[in-house]
Amino acid sequence: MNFQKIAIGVTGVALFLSLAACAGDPVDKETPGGEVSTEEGYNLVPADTNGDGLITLGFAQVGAESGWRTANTDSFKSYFVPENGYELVFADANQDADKQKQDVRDLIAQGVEVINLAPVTDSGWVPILEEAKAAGIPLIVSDRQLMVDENLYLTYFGGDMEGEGKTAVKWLKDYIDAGAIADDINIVHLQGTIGSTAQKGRTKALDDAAPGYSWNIVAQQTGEFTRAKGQEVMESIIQQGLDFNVIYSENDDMTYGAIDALKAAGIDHKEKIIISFDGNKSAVQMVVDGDIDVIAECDPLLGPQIGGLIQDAMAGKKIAKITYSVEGFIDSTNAAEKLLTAFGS
Ligand code: GYE
Repeated sequence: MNFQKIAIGVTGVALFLSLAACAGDPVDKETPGGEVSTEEGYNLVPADTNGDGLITLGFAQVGAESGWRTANTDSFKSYFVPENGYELVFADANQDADKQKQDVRDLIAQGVEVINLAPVTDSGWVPILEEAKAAGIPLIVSDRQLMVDENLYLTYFGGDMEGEGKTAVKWLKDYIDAGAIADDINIVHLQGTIGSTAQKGRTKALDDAAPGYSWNIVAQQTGEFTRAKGQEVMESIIQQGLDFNVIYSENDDMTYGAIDALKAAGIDHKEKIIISFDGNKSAVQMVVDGDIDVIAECDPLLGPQIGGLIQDAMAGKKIAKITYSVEGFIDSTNAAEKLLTAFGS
């Protein structure tokens, strides 16, 4: 994703110095837990600052809106346990971006030793990240990215959302080119939570590609990543009598909801090209059964992978500023095999 770097609250020379120093630089291992440098790149590393033998990780989670989210939460809850050297403090924002900012402030006030933030939306974070940094608490961004300067967080680990969108778009282009659809392409686009990078990246890929291929987007509306909203939006599209042959749904849960609505209206969903995102086990089964045509994968099992990054940082190893999950797509050619390792239920 090509986010422009922005630095807010830093003036003239300091801004110049921070941008100059932090371009892709590794973590400075010299100052574990507590010390802050405003002129150089980010130099906080997780440490057992209270000496209780465990690293306390505060997890500011988005909510519980989807199967992906449940799998993501489970992954953290099962990895960040005392047997692995951690204590987990879990904060559920219930998809509320304002509440989540307060959640992070509470984690800072509690003095957790590292924060893992999965941001609901990507704006308004600079002051809070500055507060975490000033408190000497290393902050990891996972799952969804932030449009902030690199010297405000330790590392990002998660999906390349625009990359996933491009995967889905390319699949559709190839499918059309292979002669699978001869008609005009009329797309219903169900978007995720507006302002989340998961929505912005997946939407951008489609918005960028559609005009060049003369694809029509006949509806574009948020279903907030939930099954119920996905169903509601599709019901209203059906009521409006819109003509469409493709559904581009930014997660599996909205896809389930959209299919529920089509079935209830007596419309054969198998006649639509259905494009989804994530790769929950039941969605992969639906690809096997021909209910969904393709899923652009997104990996929720981030707990152990972030644990690995923390261990590396604590051992003084260089860790990348941004690490994207390995993701592909699931269609009829590989769904049976993918089903064996699919996450969730
Ligand atoms: O695709 C969706 C969830 O941020 C990648 O959030 C995540 C998205 C995921 O609600 O199912």
